[in-house]
Amino acid sequence: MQNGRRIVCVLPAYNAARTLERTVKGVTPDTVDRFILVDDCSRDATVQVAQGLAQDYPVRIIHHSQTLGYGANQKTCYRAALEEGAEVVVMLHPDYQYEPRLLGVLAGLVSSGVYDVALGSRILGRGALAGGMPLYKYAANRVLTLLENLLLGQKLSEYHTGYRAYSRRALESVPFERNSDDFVFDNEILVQLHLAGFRIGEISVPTRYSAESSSINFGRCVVYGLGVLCCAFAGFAVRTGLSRKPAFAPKGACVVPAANEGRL
Ligand SMILES: Nc1nc2c(ncn2[C@@H]2O[C@H](COP(=O)(O)OP(=O)(O)OP(=O)(O)O)[C@@H](O)[C@H]2O)c(=O)[nH]1
Ligand SMILES: [Mg+2]
Repeated sequence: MQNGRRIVCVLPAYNAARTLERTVKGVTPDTVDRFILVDDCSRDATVQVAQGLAQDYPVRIIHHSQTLGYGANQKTCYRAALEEGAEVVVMLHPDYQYEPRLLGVLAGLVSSGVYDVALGSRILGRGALAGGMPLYKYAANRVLTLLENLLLGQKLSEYHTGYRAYSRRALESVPFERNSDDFVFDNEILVQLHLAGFRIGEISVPTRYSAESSSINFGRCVVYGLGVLCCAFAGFAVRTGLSRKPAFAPKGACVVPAANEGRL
């Protein structure tokens, strides 16, 4: 509990056996009411490691019987967190890439009522390259962020972090189920929340890259980058009144929530 609000940490996991324990144990004790680990049919011992942690920590394990993708994994995470009565939902990659000790601080931006969404940014401050982020990922992150800020009328330091906090109301207000089942989900949900008028804050978070903490390769980064550009242009079309329903994902359209349509 934080400011009387129930904090749920969701861990979208895929082959995270080597880093999961460090991630969960790194969270300051008593910060989180519940961990929800969604295993996307990992090929390693992720589930067994999670079962071990569940002996000592409030960990709920949900298992996909087939691999559905990173975005699909997050959909299961948020559905489960909302069902469990979460008031603040923190998504933390279980690859020990982000500093777990800052989870309470990140959640605090939302539980305080000041922000609806909070991002743990690797770009604020000077730590990303020193933490081992490959130069091409850093450059792509900066360029995509610049374009997105221009197209969306935002001013964020990055849109690509795997460490975020959402208020219950924010998650309930946007149709995240319609988003991609792949990595671009992260971008689509931020664009949806921004267009719907939710307040987004940021804190700086150290990052560490190792062989264990990043699996997305160059090819998938390119696909992701193209998806981000489509998403930003779709958001621009909504912002400028060219469109009311941007098609973000092949499976459906990201619609702006009806309650907020008048504000766009
Ligand atoms: N469902 C699913 N999850 C994945 C897949 N690849 C990675 N993940 C999960 O998504 C999280 C992020 O993956 P990373 O490869 O670290 O990607 P990233 O953090 O966006 O990119 P980096 O900045 O390079 O680390 C990890 O914690 C994995 O558990 C995948 O193919 N399917
Ligand atoms: Mg990573």
